[in-house]
Amino acid sequence: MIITDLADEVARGVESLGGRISETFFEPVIRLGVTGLARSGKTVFITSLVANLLDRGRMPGLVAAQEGRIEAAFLQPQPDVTVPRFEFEEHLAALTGPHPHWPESTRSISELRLSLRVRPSGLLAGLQGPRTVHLDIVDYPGEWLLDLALLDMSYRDWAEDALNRLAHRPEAQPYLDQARATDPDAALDEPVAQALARSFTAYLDTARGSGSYDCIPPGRFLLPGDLAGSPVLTFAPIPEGAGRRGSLLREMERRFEAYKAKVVKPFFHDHFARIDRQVVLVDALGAIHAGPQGVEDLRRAMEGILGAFRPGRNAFLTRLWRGRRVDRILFAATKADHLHHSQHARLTAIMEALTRSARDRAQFAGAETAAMAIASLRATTEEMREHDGQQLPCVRGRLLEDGRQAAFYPGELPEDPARLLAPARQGARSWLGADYGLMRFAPAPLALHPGDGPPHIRLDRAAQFLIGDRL
Ligand SMILES: Nc1nc2c(ncn2[C@@H]2O[C@H](COP(=O)(O)OP(=O)(O)OP(=O)(O)O)[C@@H](O)[C@H]2O)c(=O)[nH]1
Ligand SMILES: [Mg+2]
Repeated sequence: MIITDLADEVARGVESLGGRISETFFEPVIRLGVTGLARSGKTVFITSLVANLLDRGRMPGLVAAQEGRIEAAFLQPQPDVTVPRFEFEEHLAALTGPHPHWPESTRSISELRLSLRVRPSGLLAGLQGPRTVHLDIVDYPGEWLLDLALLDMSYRDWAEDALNRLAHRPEAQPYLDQARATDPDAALDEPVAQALARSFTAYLDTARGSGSYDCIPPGRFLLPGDLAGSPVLTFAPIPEGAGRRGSLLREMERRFEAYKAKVVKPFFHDHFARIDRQVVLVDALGAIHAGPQGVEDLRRAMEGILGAFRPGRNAFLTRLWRGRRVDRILFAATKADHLHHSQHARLTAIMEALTRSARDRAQFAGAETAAMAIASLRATTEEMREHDGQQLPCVRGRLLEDGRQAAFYPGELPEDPARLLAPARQGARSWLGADYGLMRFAPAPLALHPGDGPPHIRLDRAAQFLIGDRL
């Protein structure tokens, strides 16, 4: 066992070293990870970022574009031949076609290579010709990062924690009843194990679908791909027992350990450890709308995600990073076009406070982090509307459900983020004296000028933070 592990590690080390050497000697590669919980806006972000890097008319905040040093941008075949390609053309057609609509939910890993031909700046400008920088963008679910916590847990720790968290969720009642009625010491009966796993997975799916921000691992249960139905995904939390040989509990333990070894670790080895820069997309407005519990769950998820970027956190991570690390992480609140610009600074302040608190709790000392409020694809326009003799800053757009045009005032975010974060931490049930609405808008039909990408908010600044220094 140990010998195969070692041999594996060595082979992998040599391979990745080989990859890195050829890349550093010839053309620099930036591997940009894009993650976030389900529906946080990953697909729209990548599509709009790539479209706006291909046509840079709306990217003044990206210094190399502003200085006119990006001579060309083009898509190329990606280096990893076994990872699905990010379906850029389909997603762009959905967003910018004659009947614009949001792209389908993806939730799997995918990759795209965009290459930029860039003239050097400063002293080197006259001496060197343009060079090619490859940007490899990797889209993967944030839930997979949260699985890292499982590596430090035994099955019994995890099951206890999961059952406790489920106890606070009314929708989890059917699963809890089933788990409590199960005898952990009974001999393993495969249909029983499968029924438990099915019911547990159904709860996780409903929780995601109903916009809960409480992510109970394992993350791969939400996106089984070709592992669906296999034993590594056929376990569920059940109560404590003696754990005798051949019992249901013992088998659950075995599958949990297999999940860590065969699903979690390979993802970290093969994908995560190769990332240079990371953006974490956060649906902060959705969480605020969901209430204090939503904000607290979101903060916990951010803490878990940040923890994955802390190399010293455990032996596995230390070995994985081997002296390398991600040096910049951006936490971006997406969908800021739901707010009038007069409120953007407040949304940014809330993101900064959430990031700071997640940093402190994750005892994070490492990469440079930043927080921003962005919209990858702006679906609204702004207007002032009079209501009860007061001027309200609104946004206007086409409603997703019926296509009507409507103006919308989402409520006033507090100037001091603590007004949201404190009640969230203290377990308040609702926001006192405040109400934050949320409305879903469809993407607006666009008439793009040549050279312009799709409209956005601060996507150029996000790009500058993530890759600007390397161009
Ligand atoms: N108004 C607005 N809505 C957005 C924006 N980006 C994303 N959305 C909304 O958020 C939804 C999810 O966006 P996706 O990009 O598909 O999110 P994802 O993280 O890829 O989702 P999964 O693939 O399901 O994990 C979209 O269907 C839109 O309704 C934006 O910039 N503005
Ligand atoms: Mg997606």
